[in-house]
Amino acid sequence: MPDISYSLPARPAKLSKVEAIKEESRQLRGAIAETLGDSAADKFEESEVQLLKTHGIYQQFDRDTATERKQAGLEKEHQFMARVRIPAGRLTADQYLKLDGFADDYANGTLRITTRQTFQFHGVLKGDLHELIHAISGELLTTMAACGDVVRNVTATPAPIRDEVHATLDRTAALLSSVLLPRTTAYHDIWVDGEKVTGDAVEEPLYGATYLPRKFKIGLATPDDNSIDLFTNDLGVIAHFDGQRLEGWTLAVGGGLGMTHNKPKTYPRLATPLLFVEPDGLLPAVEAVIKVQRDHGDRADRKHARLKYLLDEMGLPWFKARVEEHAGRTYDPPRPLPRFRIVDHLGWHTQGDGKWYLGVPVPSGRVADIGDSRIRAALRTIVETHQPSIVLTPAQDILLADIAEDAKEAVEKILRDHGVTLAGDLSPLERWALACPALPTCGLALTEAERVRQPLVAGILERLTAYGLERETISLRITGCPNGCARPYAGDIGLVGRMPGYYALYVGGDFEGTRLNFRLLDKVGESEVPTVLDPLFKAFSAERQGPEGFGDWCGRMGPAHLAALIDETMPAVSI
Ligand code: SRM
Ligand code: SF4
Repeated sequence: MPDISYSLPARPAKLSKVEAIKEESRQLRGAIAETLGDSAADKFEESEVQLLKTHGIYQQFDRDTATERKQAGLEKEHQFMARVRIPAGRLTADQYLKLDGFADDYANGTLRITTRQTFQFHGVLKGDLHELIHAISGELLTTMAACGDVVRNVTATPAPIRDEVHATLDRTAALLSSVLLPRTTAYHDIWVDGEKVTGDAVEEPLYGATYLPRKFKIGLATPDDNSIDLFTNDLGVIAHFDGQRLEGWTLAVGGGLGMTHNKPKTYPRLATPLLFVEPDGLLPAVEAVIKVQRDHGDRADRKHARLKYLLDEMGLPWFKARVEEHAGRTYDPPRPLPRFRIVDHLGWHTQGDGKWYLGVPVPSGRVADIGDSRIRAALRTIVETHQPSIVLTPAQDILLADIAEDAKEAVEKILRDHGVTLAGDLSPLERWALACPALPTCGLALTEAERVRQPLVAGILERLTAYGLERETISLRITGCPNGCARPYAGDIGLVGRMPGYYALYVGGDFEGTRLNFRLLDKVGESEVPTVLDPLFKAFSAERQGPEGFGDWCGRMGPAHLAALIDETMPAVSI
């Protein structure tokens, strides 16, 4: 019997500022409504900025103009990002068209598909915020709990295959998403009703008065398709099927990628399998896991507040015992897990009901008309004409589902007529590359990401081509800072913003997302990235064993060997 007696690690008695803000907020109201009604203010004060996150809204400013404006003695150009909550990325055609319209009416004319299968609106002005959120709620969608210290958008395997396996994942993602929404009426009162801004307190049985210590992420998948990167979630829910019959769920806990450069106490971590639960027992088990984090997670230091740190401090047996206390029962150990796979959803696929779905690549998830590539107009035309169901993928792409065989050609023609590059015309590197928004919207960005994705992909592809590796399936993930929004630590190659123009280079993860990569170089200039990777590609092409992937090969070689290869070619690179 493991020792599960416990005393939590000594933590400062003083809680973080955000805890006080939540506590005093009257269930996440604060002075949001008042500031919203103050037409003279173009922004919110700090307390409201924190509370707004749980309403799905981030206060930002245009970082491209900030320095110039400061020098001219002007205020920053404040604007807002609003994130919708779309469980498993599923939308109707009508909802898609409405959201697309809102991008013109209230935002910067783009929709941004996120790595958690939802849309973000960027560049929303304060004066348009209320109308945007109100309009979103009119489409039976919400931005509530898309951000903040609560359970975020629940992700699930995107493929719209019409069988029991996929239907179960979809249904369960929607169920968890709705049951785990905060109960406060603050959101409804401020954005939907618009009248009742004082609102009566309601019970928050799951979250309590101060909600969770930090964001909490849940994703669902089967081992057959880990495109959501299940192990990067605080709670990964793995479905076990025997054919089409659900046998139960394995819960894996403690995933999370955020870290700070040079702060070893912060680190990325993949989730560890904790327990197995029968099909009907999922919800109480999930709630119990959340309650353990709610009661014991670190509320003093927000950089140490994710479930992963609690788990590492207290250990898996301790964690499981607390989950069992909350659930009032015991759980079996997790089932052995088979090898995980990732499915390529781009291009045409059958759905199993005589219909087809088409996966359309959206570079960095930015649904926008840029130059000759008018993907936004193309998607709008297709959705208006053919009314497909929509799925947003965790790879920032879009799936158009329920398309009849005889409509396939017409759909493809619309995309081609709008200059959209289809999946078949892309290299695997480009097909799988992810980049976070970074500059100019993200306040935490140290470098560019989305805006340099294309040149970085092109430069790296050139080096791959030199060794005949251009058809190699490699996941490249670029972020503007170490927070890990495009999951750079869970791919073959991660480029993580270090300081303006420089990236830390990570390699050695696996394509299937079951092994973290490691930092190989601390600072590589943006233009040097392809040159630095060149000796690795050269050695990989000569030394790989059979179909071994690039990440697997790097993992097998280890950092010292790889660093020596680079050092021979480029001794000046900082390691
Ligand atoms: Fe993220 C913060 C964008 C997925 C870890 N993330 C942010 C903010 C809101 C910046 C901020 O706090 O001011 C970014 C907004 C930028 C902008 O201008 O839009 C931002 N994160 C994104 C998105 C849009 C990236 C994308 O390319 O799609 C993703 C939105 C997901 C969604 O729909 O909910 C996004 N963020 C992720 C992921 C990946 C995932 O969940 O699968 C991670 C790593 C997994 C994890 O949570 O550990 C991630 N974001 C973070 C962190 C680090 C958290 C930590 O534990 O340290 C931050 C910073 C923070 O919370 O303090 C952050
Ligand atoms: Fe911003 Fe960093 Fe996330 Fe990129 S990884 S969106 S720069 S917080």
